[in-house]
Amino acid sequence: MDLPRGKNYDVSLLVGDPHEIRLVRGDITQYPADAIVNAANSELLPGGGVCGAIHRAGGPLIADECRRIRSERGSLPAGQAVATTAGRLEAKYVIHAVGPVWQGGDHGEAEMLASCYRESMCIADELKLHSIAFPAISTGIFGYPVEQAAWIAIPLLIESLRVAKNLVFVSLVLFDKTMLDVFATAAIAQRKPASGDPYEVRIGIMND
Ligand code: AR6
Repeated sequence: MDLPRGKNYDVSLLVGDPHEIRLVRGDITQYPADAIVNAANSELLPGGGVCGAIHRAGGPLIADECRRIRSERGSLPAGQAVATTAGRLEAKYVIHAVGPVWQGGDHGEAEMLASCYRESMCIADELKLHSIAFPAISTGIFGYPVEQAAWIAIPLLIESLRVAKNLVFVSLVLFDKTMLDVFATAAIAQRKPASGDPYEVRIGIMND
C-alpha cells in the first residue's frame, strides 16, 4: 500500500465498527474534537510548541485551572495526564499529558509515552466523550524519535479505543507532512499484526 507522497492526504484506520483512528496533517488548536490533548510539561505551565499554541488559542482560563491543579496535587510525572477546561477552544476539554524527555531510550521513555496516550484515552472515556485529538506527544522539544513514537502511539490507541465505552473517534493531528508520512507508514506496516486483530486502512486524497 503506497502513500500519495506528492499530495495532501489523510489516513483512516478502521479498527472496529464504528471505531476509527484518523491520521491527518493540521494544527490541533483548530481541530474539531470533544477533547484536545496537550503535550504538556510536569509543571503544567504554558510552554512552547503545541502547548504554547493551545494556551494562546484557548485563553487564560486553561492556565488558571492548571495552576489550581498544580497547587492541589503538585507537579505531574511523565506518563500522567489531567483534564481542564478548553477555554475559548471549540473542544470541551484540554487533556494535558506529560510526555517523557528522550534520554536515549533506556530510561523508560517508551512506557511513559504509552502511558500518556493510555491515560488520556481513559480520562476522555470517563468523561463520556466521543472524540479526542492528539498531537505527536514528545516528538518536538522533548526529542522523542518520530518513528519510534509512531510505533508506540498507534497500537496503544487501537488497543485503548477497542476497549473504550464512549470514545469512537481518535485523531492524530500531525503538524507537518513529514510527520504524517512517518505515522502513516507505521500505521500501514502494523495493519496485520502478528498478534491482535487486523484493521483496514483507507487513504483519502485531499484537495489543497
Ligand atoms: N498542532 C499540532 N501539532 C503541533 C502544533 C500544533 N499547533 N505545534 C507543534 N506541534 P512539542 P513535546 C507538534 O514540542 O515534544 C512545551 O514547551 C510538533 O511538531 O509541542 O512533547 C511543553 O510545555 C511536535 O511533533 O511537545 C513541554 O515543556 C509535537 O507537536 C514541552 O514543550 C510535539 O512537540 C513538550 O515537548
